[in-house]
Amino acid sequence: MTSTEKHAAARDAAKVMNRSALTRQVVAKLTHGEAVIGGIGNTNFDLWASGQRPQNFYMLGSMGLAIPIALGVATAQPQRQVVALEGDGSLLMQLGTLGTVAMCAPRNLLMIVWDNGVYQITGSQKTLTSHGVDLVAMARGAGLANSAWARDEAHFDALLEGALAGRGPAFIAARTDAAKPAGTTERDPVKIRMRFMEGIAG
Ligand SMILES: Cc1ncc(C[n+]2csc(CCOP(=O)(O)OP(=O)(O)O)c2C)c(N)n1
Repeated sequence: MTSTEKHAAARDAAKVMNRSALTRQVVAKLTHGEAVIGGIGNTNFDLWASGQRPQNFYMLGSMGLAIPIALGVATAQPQRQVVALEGDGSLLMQLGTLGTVAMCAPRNLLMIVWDNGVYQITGSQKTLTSHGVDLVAMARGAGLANSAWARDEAHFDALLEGALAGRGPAFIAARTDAAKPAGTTERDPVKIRMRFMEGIAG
């Protein structure tokens, strides 16, 4: 089996899970004021619905910015663990960010991508991952060796623990289903920004 085939097999073998449940699994692991940046789309909505924290930032409006924002926070505050949550469509729009993270190599950054294969929030048009693009293979190709598909919820948990223990930069991809998000983010960008700035101050 070639390494390309191995990656494709890992993605195909990964269980299709529920984004809201996995988001709650991430939040349940946070105990040290970790910053969480939720990308646009249902990623954001599920982060909001998982319980608002002052260290959460909810990106509204532009796709692909969860990882760049998280990289900035991780660089400015190397003592704080930072988690970026992003949808597959959004990550595909900002792929260069993977190479930038690999170059900067922040140990305190965890990137999680929810791969549902569609731009769900705008009507479930198919993304390239529905046509064979493997985001873990892309992350590895960008230089992020610590990248993996979550095989199931237990494996996702184990990957989270390793990454939150400071063995970043880490990239976790999870295949997710077509379920609707568990809530809707309040659309008040000024309030979101102010709360986050206060939440990560000092
Ligand atoms: C630059 C840009 N292009 C298009 C849009 C419209 N748009 C908003 S969310 C979205 C889909 C997001 O897809 P994905 O990241 O896969 O998340 P999902 O909706 O599946 O949770 C699109 C196309 C936008 N906001 N910004």
